Order: sequence, then C-alpha cells, then structure tokens
Amino acid sequence: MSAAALAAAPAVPCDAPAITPRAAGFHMPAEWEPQAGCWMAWPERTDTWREGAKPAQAAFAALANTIARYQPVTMLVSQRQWANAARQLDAGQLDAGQLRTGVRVVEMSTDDAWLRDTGATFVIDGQGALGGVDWRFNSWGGLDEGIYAPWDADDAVAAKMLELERARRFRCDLVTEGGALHVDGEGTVITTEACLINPNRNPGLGRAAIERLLGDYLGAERVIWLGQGVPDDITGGHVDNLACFVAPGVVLLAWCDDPADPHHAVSREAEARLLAARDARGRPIRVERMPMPTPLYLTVEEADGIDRTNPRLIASAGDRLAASYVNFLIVNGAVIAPAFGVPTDDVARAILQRLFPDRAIVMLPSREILLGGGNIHCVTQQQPAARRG
Ligand code: KQY
Repeated sequence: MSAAALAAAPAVPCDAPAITPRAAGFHMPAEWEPQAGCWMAWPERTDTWREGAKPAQAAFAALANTIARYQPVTMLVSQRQWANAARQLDAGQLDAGQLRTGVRVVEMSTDDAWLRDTGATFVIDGQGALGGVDWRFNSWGGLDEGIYAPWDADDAVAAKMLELERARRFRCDLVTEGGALHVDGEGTVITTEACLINPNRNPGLGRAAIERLLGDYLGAERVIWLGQGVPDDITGGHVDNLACFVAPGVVLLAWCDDPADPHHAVSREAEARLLAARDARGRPIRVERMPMPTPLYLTVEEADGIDRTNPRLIASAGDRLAASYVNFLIVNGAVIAPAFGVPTDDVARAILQRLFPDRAIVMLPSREILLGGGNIHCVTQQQPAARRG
C-alpha cells in the first residue's frame, strides 16, 4: 500500500477545505476551561506494551477510572478487547436516565492508544457548537521515520469521534499530532520545530505556512516556537512532554539543572525563547520551572517483555525513558499527573498544587504508560464543554 493510500482521509462528512475553524468562528479552548469529557483508547499492541499489554491495560484502567471521578470518559476499544476492557472500567451511574459519569466503552479500530495524537482536537464556537480538527496523521514521521505502519486506523479515529459526537469536522492537511500543540485558549499556540518543521511530517511547508494553518485551525494568532523536545522522546520532541500553559501568560517548563544531562541545554534554550516571546495578547511569558524526574531507565525485565516485531520499537535495557511531569492532564476540578515512584514526585506535586490551588492534584503511577513512549497527556484527549459565550 502506498504512503498516500495509508494516509487517505476516511469517507466521513467534513467541511470543505476552504472552510477553516477560524472562518467558521471556532477556536481551541485552554485545557483548564470547562470540559464535557475525556477520550482514551485501550492499549493492545504487544510491540509497544510489554507482557501482552496487561500491565498497561491496568494503568490505563486506573487512569480512566480516576478521570471518571471528575467527568465522563469514553474508552475506544477493539472488538477483541471489548469485554476485557469493560470488566476493568467503572461504568458509572445512571442519573435520571443519563449516563453522567463513568467510562463509556465504545468499539473502534485503532493502531495504538495515543488519543492525544490521533484523536480530534476539539474546537468550540461560543454559540454552543462543538467541532473538531482532524489533522493528517503519519505515525510520527511516515514510512521511513515513523513508529509503526500501517496507521490508517489511527488516521480515521478523529473523524469517527466527531461522527459519534455529531460535531462539525474540519480536516486539515497539516501532518501533526495533538501532543505537538498546546494553546492558552486566548490565541497563543506553543509547539516545537523538532516536530512540525520536519521533513518527516510536512516536507515543503515552511514556518509561515505552518503558522497560517495552526492559526486557521486552532483559531490562534500567535505561534511560539520552541526548538527541541525532551531528549529520547520517540515522537521527535512533542511539546506536551516539554512545556504547557498553566494559565494565560504562564508556561510550565520541564527543567534540568544538571549540565551533564542532555535536557539541560534543551530546557535553557526553551526558557530563553519563552522569555523573549509575547503571547497573542501582547503579554510576556512567565516561565515556571518543573524539575525533571530522577533519571529513569528501562530494565532488563521490561525490555524482555516487549514483542520484538517492530525494529522502530526495539528498546534495550538501560535506555533512558523520556519521563516528564509536565505530561499531565487538566480535568474539571483536578490535575491528573504522572508519578514515577522517585523523590522528585513530591516536588512535582507541590509545584502543581501551587499553580493550580483550586484543583485536586492526583498523581498516578504511570511507569507502564511511560514504557510505551508517552504519558498521561499523550493518552488522553479532553472534549471541551460547548457553551454559549
Ligand atoms: O505521544 C506520544 N508520546 C506517542 C508515542 C508513541 C510511542 C509508540 N510506542
């Protein structure tokens, strides 16, 4: 199958390419704004997830069940895994005939479980309408540099989510993943050159063209470019492992003080760029530093548990894991953040509680998700509450 066929858009209704979310009055809200729910997908592939994906499934179930204490969750699951997933997920309670909380299990084909990257990036219009951007997905770099092939099921996920929600779909030809983008909901996007200005995503598209597309599809006016992402990040350097907005004008940055650590230079460069930038409203950026976790490495047992069927996914014992505390999800009333069982967990909790004084900080052991190549933000996709502005 050709790369073009692999990446073909599914036959689900969408707006004409000329109609962008911005033109239709939509924008992507900030993650701290009210949410209607959260989407995830069930881990299954044994070349990503060790031991037949069983430990990862337990971690995903714990994450989904935790988020479901705050808002509804939809878990996308293959036909083969449907009963196994449903057994581990809290269905929630019926309230006046409506499923208000809990995890809804929906059968859908996927190639893996990275809903941040493959799911719709939801947008709202202030008139009560919900829409979503369906980015072109190429497995983080296409046939030569991507992570797995085929990826056609993953590329179809966003369209199917929007169909389920009866939300307006905006297909965008930019190759990107949701984890490569963070917004403040007030017109500013942060992203990395390492992912978006990369011939393995968008050959031939320059910075200005990419900025235009991000502005048109996220309803934004200003793009702040960071350079590299966290070293060893298999995505090439997603911003959601490096930095995120925690309030308008405030960015939390994964920081490293140790000059011998490769993240030292990355974090210093990112901080310099942020401090030199202005957001879409003309504000300077305040940078808050989040220490990186105590360095974490793949163990022999963990490496041995992964099926060695995909050369791009063969990891070796001793490989550094791209762990970061900024890979958290904001939900209604809480922040769900990764814990790694190391002393820096307590420091991370204290920083998050200071930055989000009105939310519960829930830290979940997330090493199993990390072993797959991402963390809590990478495997979740928030759906904003569509409301009248
Ligand atoms: O967003 C991510 N971190 C995706 C990583 C994909 C890894 C596949 N094993």
